[in-house]
Amino acid sequence: MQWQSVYIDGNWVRPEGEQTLTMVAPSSGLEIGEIARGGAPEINAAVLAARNAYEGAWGQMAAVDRGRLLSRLAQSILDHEDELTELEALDTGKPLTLARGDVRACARYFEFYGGAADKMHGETIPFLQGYQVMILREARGVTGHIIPWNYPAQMFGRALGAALAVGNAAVLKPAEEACLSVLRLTELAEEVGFPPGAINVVTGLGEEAGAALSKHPDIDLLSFTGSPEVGTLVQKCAAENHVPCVLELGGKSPQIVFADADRDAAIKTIVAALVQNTGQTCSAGSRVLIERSIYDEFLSALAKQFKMLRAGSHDKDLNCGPVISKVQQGRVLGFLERAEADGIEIAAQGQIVTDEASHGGYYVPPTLYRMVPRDHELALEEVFGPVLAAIPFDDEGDAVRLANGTDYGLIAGIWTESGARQMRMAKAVRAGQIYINGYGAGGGIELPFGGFKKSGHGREKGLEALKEFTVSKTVVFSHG
Ligand code: TXE
Repeated sequence: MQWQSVYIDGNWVRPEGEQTLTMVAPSSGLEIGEIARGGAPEINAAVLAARNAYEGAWGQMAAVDRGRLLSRLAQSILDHEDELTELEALDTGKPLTLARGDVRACARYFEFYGGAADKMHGETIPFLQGYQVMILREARGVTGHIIPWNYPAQMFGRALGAALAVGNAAVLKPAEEACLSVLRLTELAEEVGFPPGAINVVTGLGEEAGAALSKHPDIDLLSFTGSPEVGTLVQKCAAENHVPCVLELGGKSPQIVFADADRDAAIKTIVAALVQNTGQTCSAGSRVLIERSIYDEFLSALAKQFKMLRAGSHDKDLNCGPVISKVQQGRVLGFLERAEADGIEIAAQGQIVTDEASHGGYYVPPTLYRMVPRDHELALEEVFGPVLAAIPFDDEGDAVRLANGTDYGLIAGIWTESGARQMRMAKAVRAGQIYINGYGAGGGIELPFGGFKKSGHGREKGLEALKEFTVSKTVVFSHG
């Protein structure tokens, strides 16, 4: 697969120097193609194209017509579902069923935001006698989006759906580890007729194309999803230019199980919410906090499920695929090695199932740890792999302290049949999404999503995202 061009101002162009990056399939470790290595010159051209589009044809387009374009793209994605699914699975290593779900979710983003494009209303405010006040909601202008490799197709929909619906022109920098579906989706967007410059996509390295986008002075809003370290860097660069940022930086989300919980339902969901995408999900429920009175019993039932997990090539469609890269495999295995050295006991481990074709893939075993000390890195740090830390708690107050006791606050699952406790916990736990007797793993295009603390700030998804991607303007009429 050869994608040696970036997409700027409605044209596919080779970057200066015509450099490329090699793409590797995580399931096999084999090369599958090349992408363009864009950098500062391409980002500069893309931002200029977006600015011109925003001030030109795209900015002048009626909301209803923008919405129609988004809806047309949604349909085109569904028409190409099989092809996009295979591309996404090959490029990211994720099992085919999950990749298909991601492609459908991408279409759903454009469907949702297509319908919302002409429903972003302003307000009026009662003011002094002789005045009429209107609050207009206007597009920010040019939005920059830096997205990660764990859900490329979904992130394309999440970022561009909301930004374009309200009339921004966008520059997107996908992750160098996985972006083939993004490039194909860009072609589909071109085919359905987005005007030149409304969407610009520049592939390349984070420290080149990504850094150039973060530092660009002519961006009106930057949205970044990735690691806290790079998120901090991006925000510092943006601050130099007074550019606001939406940051989504991962989590260490708890599943909190009280003694009165429906245990079968909890176990099924807890396992699924951890291993989805091989644990490489910002909202993965990577800590299970269990009331001490049921700890042993619950953990042994959980361990039984865990032992049945299988990791293998994307086309085997098992519970887990490989992780994205050798680097990421090293990071996750590093957590396992340090846990062993620290004497943390494994409660259960799934199996890696490989054949000759997948020998070079980046697999890690799904692993459940028992009695993880509260101050251990497994209890505090994002592993971004299929690794679950089980920790007991004494009572409701202790559960809240433990749930809130990390630097993160993205989502939380609360398992109890007591209505009053459900409400108390929902209020006490500091996370952007709280699930009672369930766990969405960030799902639900309609639901606002974003974090507290190190998980980031700002909200994407749902109608809330439209607020992030617009700005209010107060107009005061004096009519005497
Ligand atoms: O992230 P990076 P990595 C977490 C997860 C994972 C860790 C590292 O814990 O183990 O981060 O993953 C671009 N200026 N998450 O190293 O580097 C990069 O090209 C501007 C959580 O892959 O943050 C890519 O497009 N941009 C997460 C994006 O940033 C830069 C998803 C993310 O890459 C840049 C992914 C720079 N200097 C990882 N350097 C989530 N919240 O879902 C890199 N990038």
